[in-house]
Amino acid sequence: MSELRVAVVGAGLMGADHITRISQRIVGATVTAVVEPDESRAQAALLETSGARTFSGIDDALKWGGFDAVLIATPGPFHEPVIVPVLQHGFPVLCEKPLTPDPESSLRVVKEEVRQGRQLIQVGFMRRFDEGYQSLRSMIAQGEMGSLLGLHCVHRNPAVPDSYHNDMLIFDSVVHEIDAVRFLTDSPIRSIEVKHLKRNSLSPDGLDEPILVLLRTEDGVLSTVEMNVSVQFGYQVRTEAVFEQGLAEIGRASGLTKHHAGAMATADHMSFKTRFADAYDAQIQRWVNATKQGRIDGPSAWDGYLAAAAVEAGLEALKTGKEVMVSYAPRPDFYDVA
Ligand code: ISE
Repeated sequence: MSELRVAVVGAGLMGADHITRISQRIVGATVTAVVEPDESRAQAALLETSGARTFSGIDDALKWGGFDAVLIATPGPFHEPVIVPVLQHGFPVLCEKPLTPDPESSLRVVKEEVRQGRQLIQVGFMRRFDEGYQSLRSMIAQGEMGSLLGLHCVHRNPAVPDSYHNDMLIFDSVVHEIDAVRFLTDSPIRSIEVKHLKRNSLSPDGLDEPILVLLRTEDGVLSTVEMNVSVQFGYQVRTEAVFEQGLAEIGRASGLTKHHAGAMATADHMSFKTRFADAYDAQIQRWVNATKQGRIDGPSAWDGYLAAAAVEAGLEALKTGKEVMVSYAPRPDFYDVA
């Protein structure tokens, strides 16, 4: 197959970004369908994709069938009703994170994939494609500074959309660290605890943040995560790793640095779209290449489920203030690494 024909489901913030990415930067893929009930978003997407067809729902798109793979970029709670019929039609899927917001629905998706008999789902945990995360992961594995003792992660958003609510702190935002900490340490999350910093008076009504999340892995590493979604000034995702004999840090703003009038300044990112632009490009390019060979090349549906199981414990920790143990279903042999 020379060109992978992709149906993009959801043309909001992330979907529109992926449509532009596939149209302008990804080699060997074309968007042939946009599934988006909002007419103005669908029309805006068409400006980027000459010749694509638009559909208001997944069923009509599936009846048409003029694509080889599906990229799902709707918000997490809308993933399951799209991913299940897409799997039942045998299409490979790149599904934005979270796979689903809770472990029960993630397990239903996993079951459907197992029924199909091959791995069709890749989950959009794009940080795994970021150069900094990849270098830190191999540094931890090689042990050149001794054992890893802890991670200090900060995850700061300038602001969040009106649709963002308190549980999303965990299932939409901290879920990135839940996956990244397991990716970096190669050890599952064992327990989660949540503390509150003093509330930011600029946080939208109903949001009780910033929060400090403590993730303990099976091998004893403690990660602290400052999750802060109303910082106003920019978008920051940084991690400092504390080893027995040294430190390593990823995610500092880089690029042009100005020294002027007694101050030194480097521009901060304002959005994940630029902070992780290279990671998103690498993720989609590798997914396209792998899909053409009938495989995935990134986090699996099982990784999506493991994150959802930890999210469930995180939500309980958020509500109770207690340390909550994570429980996991047994992994189907289907996901055994070769
Ligand atoms: C958003 O959905 C993302 O995935 C961003 O990476 C994250 O920074 C933000 O907090 C989420 O709401």
